[in-house]
Amino acid sequence: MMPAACDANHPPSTPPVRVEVRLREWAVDLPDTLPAGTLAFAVRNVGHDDHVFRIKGRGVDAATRVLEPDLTDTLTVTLAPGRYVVECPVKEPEEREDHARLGMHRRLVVIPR
Ligand SMILES: [Cu+2]
Repeated sequence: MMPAACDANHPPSTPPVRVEVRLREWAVDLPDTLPAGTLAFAVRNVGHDDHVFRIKGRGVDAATRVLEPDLTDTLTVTLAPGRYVVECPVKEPEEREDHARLGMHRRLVVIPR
């Protein structure tokens, strides 16, 4: 069925799909594949260090604020089908390598819904 004409107050969008993400030393825990569309990444830092959730690809480059341990943030982005990278870009002055190189880096595949 064709969508009806709509006004600006009612854009033809589906509700965001909530995705749980956990950040820790040294991993980003989330599913390997997700459905295209608007995704609300509910990110919690379950580690002992400060972390950030960043997603890049297909013209998207978005990140949470810096999360101290136990803090949460929600990052809402609209993703087209394709390949993305998620990572933590934090590098503390006393650490030899950034968190992405330590393991907080993985690929994400977004599939048509
Ligand atoms: Cu980190």
